[in-house]
Amino acid sequence: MNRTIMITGATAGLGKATAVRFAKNGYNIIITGRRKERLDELEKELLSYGEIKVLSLNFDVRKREDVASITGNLPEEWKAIDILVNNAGLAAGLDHIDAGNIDDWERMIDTNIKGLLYVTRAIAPLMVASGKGHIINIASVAGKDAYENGNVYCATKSAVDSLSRSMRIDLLKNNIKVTNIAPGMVETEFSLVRFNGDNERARNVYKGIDALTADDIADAIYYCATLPAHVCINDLVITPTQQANAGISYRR
Ligand code: NDP
Ligand code: 8X3
Repeated sequence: MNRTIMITGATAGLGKATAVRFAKNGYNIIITGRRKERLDELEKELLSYGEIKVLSLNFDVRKREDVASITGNLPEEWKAIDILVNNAGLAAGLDHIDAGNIDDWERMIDTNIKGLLYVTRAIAPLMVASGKGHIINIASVAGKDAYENGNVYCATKSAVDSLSRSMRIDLLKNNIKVTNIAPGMVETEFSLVRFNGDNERARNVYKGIDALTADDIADAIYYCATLPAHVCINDLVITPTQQANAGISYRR
């Protein structure tokens, strides 16, 4: 029987690349996101890779009731989730703490921390009931070191890092692996979202850097998820070769 993976935020970037990687390797996939038309397109694409099943769930991770009703009432045949990738997330804005937009702060906190918690609260009990599972949280180098103007985004990713450690302790006796993945710069729609659609500003983030691709992170997720049952990667920091940490990179 195929194994099942659920990926939040699969309509773009790392989440989409991860869905493709696992579909090509025969996994049944649950994809989620707010953009329904992208979910529909991706569902078709994933089904073209082989004899797999795909379930699209269209919801906003910030909406507690929606997360509870949709992920808490999965069809019976989708309840055996082997891997949950908590990926949905974003940065909004890049401002000094005294000038930040409070709406941006709330959006990041609600998505990156509270959304991840809502989804985990719905799916972890299914894994506990089945006596196994693997939760992979997408944190960031921004959660390892703060950088100028990163303030609230860095804090949300530090929270993810901390939650990964807590989850690992709480779920240890339930045979559930917890892996924290902390990428550096990955060229996706991330900066376009951060700068509210400003293409030039987004492109400049990666200027002179051979940035990571979404596929690089999908490969790492696949590696972590396919190790023998007794092996768990707890924490993985992945940067472009030209990036030392969240704040220091070398541009050519
Ligand atoms: P993208 O903007 O390309 O993709 C983000 C995904 O998250 C989309 O599928 C989006 O779907 C989903 N998402 C965002 N907000 C919500 C929401 N409220 N409800 C449901 N889904 C949501 O960015 P990335 O792929 O780069 O980012 C993925 C994760 O990786 C994020 O957690 C990010 O913080 C993290 N990360 C990214 C890095 C980078 O440099 N790119 C580096 C380190 C970490 P939709 O809009 O359809 O809802
Ligand atoms: C995204 C990486 O360094 O742009 O999490 O904050 S960074």
